[in-house]
Amino acid sequence: MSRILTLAAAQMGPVQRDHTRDDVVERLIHLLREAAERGANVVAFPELALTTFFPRWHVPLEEAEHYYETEMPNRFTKPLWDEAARLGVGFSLGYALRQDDGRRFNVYHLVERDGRTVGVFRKVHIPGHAEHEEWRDFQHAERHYFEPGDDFPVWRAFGGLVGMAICNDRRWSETYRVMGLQGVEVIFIGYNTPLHYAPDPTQNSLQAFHNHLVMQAGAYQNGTFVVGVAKGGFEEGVESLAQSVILAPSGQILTQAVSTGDEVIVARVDLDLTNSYKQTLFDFDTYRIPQAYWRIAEQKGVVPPP
Ligand code: ING
Repeated sequence: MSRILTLAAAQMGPVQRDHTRDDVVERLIHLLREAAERGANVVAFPELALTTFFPRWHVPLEEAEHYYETEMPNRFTKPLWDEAARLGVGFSLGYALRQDDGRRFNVYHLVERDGRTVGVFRKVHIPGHAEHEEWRDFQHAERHYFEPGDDFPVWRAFGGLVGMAICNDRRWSETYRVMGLQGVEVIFIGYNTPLHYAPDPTQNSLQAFHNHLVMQAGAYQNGTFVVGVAKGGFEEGVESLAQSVILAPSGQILTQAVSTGDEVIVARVDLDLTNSYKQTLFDFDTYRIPQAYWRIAEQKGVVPPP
């Protein structure tokens, strides 16, 4: 039996400070329609897709309220929800969320083809810093604006098992393994990655290499498809990585973006291909020895909190 699913990544070019939510949603709908025309069943949009990457400035939270959504969908994004339901296409959308309790998260929202919310993921690995750091050419103050999430859920949707991650999450092997242990078959990952890494600029020239390295390894070592989608290009004075990609459970690149702007890439896949890895090399129940890892961890004093 085959479980065919057509995946799409809707890469975005820059969202500048003066771009309104309406400007952005118009772009998202245009990308959604192109993906649907090319047969997509689900379209991944980037991290913080509705706004410019505002953590590049450090301002008091009360001056940043306009960057956060307080409900989703809302009056700005309802046209996107409506068009997706009309087309029968699902999507994942990244945005900044301020909850009713005042807590703030960098989230990724997954919607099924009938418009139903599958789940909302809260970014776990929050990079950068919390206080203004004068020495930087630009800030990366995500730890000022967001709390970390504490889970990597996997949901049954689109005929398979799907999960999500956001940007820096993709660099940590635990991200993929926690979902891999739940049998994940497709992971959607949105990202905004400046080419300049202030703490160690020697990594700048390796950004593109590291980007695909971590997602290809995560895909292969957990037998899952991965859709990595960027908001890239020259945004408010900062050059950000594009290089969106759709990866097979083998780690192979099925398709990748060639521009740094708005661009749709599409791959028609068979979710059953994941079993070629989950039931052979990476049959966790047979070949994975977790007690060995914990023995090493205990020897090193690295044990989970009570
Ligand atoms: N961005 C970055 C990421 O992990 C970063 C953090 C910036 C890493 C620059 C390397 C270089 O891709 C987010 N938003 O997590």
